[in-house]
Amino acid sequence: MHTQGSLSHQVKAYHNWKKELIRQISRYRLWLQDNNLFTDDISQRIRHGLELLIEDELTIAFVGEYSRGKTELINALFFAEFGQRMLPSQAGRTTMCPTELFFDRTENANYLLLLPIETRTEEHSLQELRRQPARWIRHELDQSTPDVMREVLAEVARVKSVTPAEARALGFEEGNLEHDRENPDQVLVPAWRNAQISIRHPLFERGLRILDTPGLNALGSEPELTISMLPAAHAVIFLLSADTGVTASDMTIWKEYIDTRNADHRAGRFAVLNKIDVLW
Ligand SMILES: Nc1nc2c(ncn2[C@@H]2O[C@H](COP(=O)(O)OP(=O)(O)OP(=O)(O)O)[C@@H](O)[C@H]2O)c(=O)[nH]1
Ligand SMILES: [Mg+2]
Repeated sequence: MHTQGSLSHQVKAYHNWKKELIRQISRYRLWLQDNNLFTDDISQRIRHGLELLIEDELTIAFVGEYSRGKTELINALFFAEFGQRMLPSQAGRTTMCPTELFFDRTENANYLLLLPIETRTEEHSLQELRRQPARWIRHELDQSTPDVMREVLAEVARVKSVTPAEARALGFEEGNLEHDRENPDQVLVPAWRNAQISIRHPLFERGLRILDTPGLNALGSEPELTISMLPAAHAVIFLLSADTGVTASDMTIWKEYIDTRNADHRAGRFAVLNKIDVLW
């Protein structure tokens, strides 16, 4: 657990800062009321401000080419106590869709929500679809049975075999996809467009949200990741790996997805060199 000591400390500080600000705003509201300065307009603004603070989260995105170890790092940071890889991580392309980890304080429950890739052919944005629970496939997650939880979470890496025409209709470029070995005329696309994982974890309970992303090929095919999800992250961890060095596709990710005009330049951007054990 000591690996997340400093992160834990900072998330706690952020949580306490929010709590103190909420307390001060509530005191200000009382003061306004006592002095007959409280109007409907002010009441509404204060309520809106408090709602924003209560819902506010701190998002850290993990971005990089496939197999740099993004998911493995998330497993090590947040799921070490389970003694096994909770999120699927292996050689080759593994994470297939943007995957968000957080704790749903409103519902106070652990779950995995998966949005079928077919929703890409519709007009609805991810933002809109988040407000339509019926469109997502839901699995419950039981933290007391890590083996079962791990099997359920393996779903995140699921691919499906489709014809190249179907893949194009879903917004994928055929050249970026792997062919289905069992059916060479078909290609493999992610089965899901987005995964939402609510897990009771001390840091997630305090408002930390993690965004795990796929490597370049799948990264580019989800426009909302580039337009809204990554620019909205408070910090981006850009993973490089010592076994490959800095490749052309690592640089493409940096230029096209991290160092962009959309990016909020106040956000922290950190390049991390992973797999340094291969140097020994
Ligand atoms: N030697 C070594 N292997 C590592 C390290 N970190 C991750 N790996 C391995 O690298 C492989 C890829 O790791 P993942 O976590 O799946 O990589 P990813 O960046 O999430 O890849 P995608 O999900 O495909 O985008 C796995 O077999 C990991 O076990 C490390 O520090 N050292
Ligand atoms: Mg991964």
